[in-house]
Amino acid sequence: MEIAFRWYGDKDRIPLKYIRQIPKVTGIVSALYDVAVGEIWPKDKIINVKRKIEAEGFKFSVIESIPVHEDIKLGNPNRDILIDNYCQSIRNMGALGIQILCYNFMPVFDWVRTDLAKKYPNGSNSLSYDNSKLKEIDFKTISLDLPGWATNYTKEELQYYLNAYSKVDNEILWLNLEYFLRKVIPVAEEYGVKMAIHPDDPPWSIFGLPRIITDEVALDRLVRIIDSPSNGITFCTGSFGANLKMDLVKVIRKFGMLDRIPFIHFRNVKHIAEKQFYESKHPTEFGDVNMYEVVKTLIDIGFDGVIRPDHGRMIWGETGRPGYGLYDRALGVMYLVGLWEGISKTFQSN
Ligand code: DNO
Repeated sequence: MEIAFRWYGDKDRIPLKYIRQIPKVTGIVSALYDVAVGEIWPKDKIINVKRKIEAEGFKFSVIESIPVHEDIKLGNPNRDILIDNYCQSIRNMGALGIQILCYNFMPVFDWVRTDLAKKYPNGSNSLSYDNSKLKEIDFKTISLDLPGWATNYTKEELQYYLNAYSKVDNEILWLNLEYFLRKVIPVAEEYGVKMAIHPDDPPWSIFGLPRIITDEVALDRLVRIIDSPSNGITFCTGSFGANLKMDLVKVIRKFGMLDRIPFIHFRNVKHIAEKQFYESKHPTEFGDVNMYEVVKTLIDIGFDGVIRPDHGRMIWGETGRPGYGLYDRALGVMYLVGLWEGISKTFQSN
């Protein structure tokens, strides 16, 4: 297992030299943030980021993400050109030895929360979600600068895509994903890259848009499309943890043993009601995800991929990119390290 930390490049308020001070973190998860969606990621730009990461003693372990253009998800006629570009980006990263690519296939929006700073009595805050609040969001007036949202779209473009998806149901979206994977996975295989799809977050339809990577049945279907370790999953315990019907530990064991989980996002969530949750402190007792069992299972199946703490709370007065402060994510790393040492030593001595 390799522990990694997400770094948003030079504009990240948390420099690599701070990340260096967190024990056991050896990998960096990053991306290019100045390439338009759909364009090829140039090799020299990737090299540039890789050099900075390596100069601080880290490995550039994962690219998260190369965004998939909406026209690919919609199955529009120009998708072949865009998929060719995507393939070239995979070649470029693979040739540089970056072996894991996290991506998602969520229409229009990436992850969505309805409150970016839910406050707690102890002075901390974190991201939270309440499905009933979605209807209060008006796309004509909303600011489009929420993290993970389609910040690159103008309001007109956003409306265009929202309308375009009225003709795309879950089944069509699956077929479009299949089309994409049949073209990119052979390239990923050739260049030693493992593609790892991120689950939809939250794992259900929002704003009437189709969403498909939501549960175990979906993952079964995904891995069957192409039987290859390059066609894998980013197992996000927080995203799947929002689906109370999913037995996370069972599913991790199943797909981990199939060698389909190259990358893990480690995070806990706590439900208030159905489709209403907040991102809790990492340890098991504070949320609905059994983090202890997750780690125990990973050790048991000999997980040798990359794991990163996912969103943390904002604590000790820290401000910044919601979910991506330094302090609580560092606490998440230490919790993971503690579980790992405790569980693996206990297993070894029995
Ligand atoms: C949120 C992240 C997601 C993830 C993408 C992967 O914090 O987990 O934005 O990076 O869905 O494509």
